[in-house]
Amino acid sequence: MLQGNIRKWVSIGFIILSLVLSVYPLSAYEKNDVGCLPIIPEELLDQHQENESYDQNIHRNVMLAQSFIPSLSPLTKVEIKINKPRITQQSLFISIRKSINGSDLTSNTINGNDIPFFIYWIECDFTDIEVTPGETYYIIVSSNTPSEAPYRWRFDNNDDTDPYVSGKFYKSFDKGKTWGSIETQYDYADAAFCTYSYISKTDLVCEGYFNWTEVKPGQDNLTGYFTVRNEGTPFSELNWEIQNWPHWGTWQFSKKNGTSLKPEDGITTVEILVEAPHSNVPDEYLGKITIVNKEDENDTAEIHARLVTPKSKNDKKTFLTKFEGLRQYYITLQQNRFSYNHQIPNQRKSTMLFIHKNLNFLPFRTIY
Ligand SMILES: [Ca+2]
Ligand SMILES: [Ca+2]
Ligand SMILES: [Ca+2]
Repeated sequence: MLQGNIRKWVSIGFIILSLVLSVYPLSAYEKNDVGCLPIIPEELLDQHQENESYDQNIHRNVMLAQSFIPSLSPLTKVEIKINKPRITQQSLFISIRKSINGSDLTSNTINGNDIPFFIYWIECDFTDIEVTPGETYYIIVSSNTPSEAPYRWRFDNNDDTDPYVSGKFYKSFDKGKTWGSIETQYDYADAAFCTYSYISKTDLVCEGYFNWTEVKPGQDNLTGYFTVRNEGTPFSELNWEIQNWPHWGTWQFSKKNGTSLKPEDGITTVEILVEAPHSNVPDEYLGKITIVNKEDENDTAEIHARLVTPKSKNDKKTFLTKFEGLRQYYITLQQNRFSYNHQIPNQRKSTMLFIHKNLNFLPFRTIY
């Protein structure tokens, strides 16, 4: 009786487990497979000035800024070295601008409770932005903290050498309306800061397939398209070109190359127009279009094409002609056998050569 009950509960358990698995199939876990996630490139330190012997206050009446020239794009985050000498819960607001009076390209707010007392590097990881290497940008830092409990941006001051030659330290007393440079021609000053980026990578991806059937020889209105996109890192710029295409038929492309295609641009479409081969012999033509990433010869894509010219009335005529040839061949063969039996070998040999020349499509076996 007890064993019967155990068996019953084990059966019910299996049924419940089966139902659960049918609702939540094991494949659902594949979504969490690390291999499916996009590859995030390793962050690299780009611009930096890490020396610091002095403080500049930041509070509700004073904003600070440091200009810099990135060598890489995108800009992923910055770090600034901050001294917090007194208790403040007020946040620190950090943004990036192209112009010191312009709008913020990206920004982040650091909660006052997350900023430790005294001197520390504060990380500001904002939404990555595209920047133009070689052009000037600004790190803008502000806070609503009262002047009695300021934050202080650490900086380096030197009258001989410029701590950071590609930028300057600025201050504003009117909430950013006007700015004055702390660094002067003979009194260099630069805040302690670091900017980060990564090495951009392009990835060519093309999609499409052509399959034209029932095509007449020389048919000149076969159309289709394929797509090109860049699945590389954000803001990366792909330069691509069509390297080769099938040797049969005549191919025209709406474009044969493209430049600066970013992942953010989505797909670009290449339209094609093909004129079929003119041969009357029914055939299946196979081939492919090869597209290459111009900066990475190992990054290529292929679009496969198939074209079929079926049997036509002309083919039937050709077939009948060949059939007639075959019939003649067997008649001649019979005559040869007759000649051989009557010992006229020279005539047989010359007739056989004649057949061989005119019926080269036949499986031929010379008889001596
Ligand atoms: Ca970021
Ligand atoms: Ca400087
Ligand atoms: Ca690729």
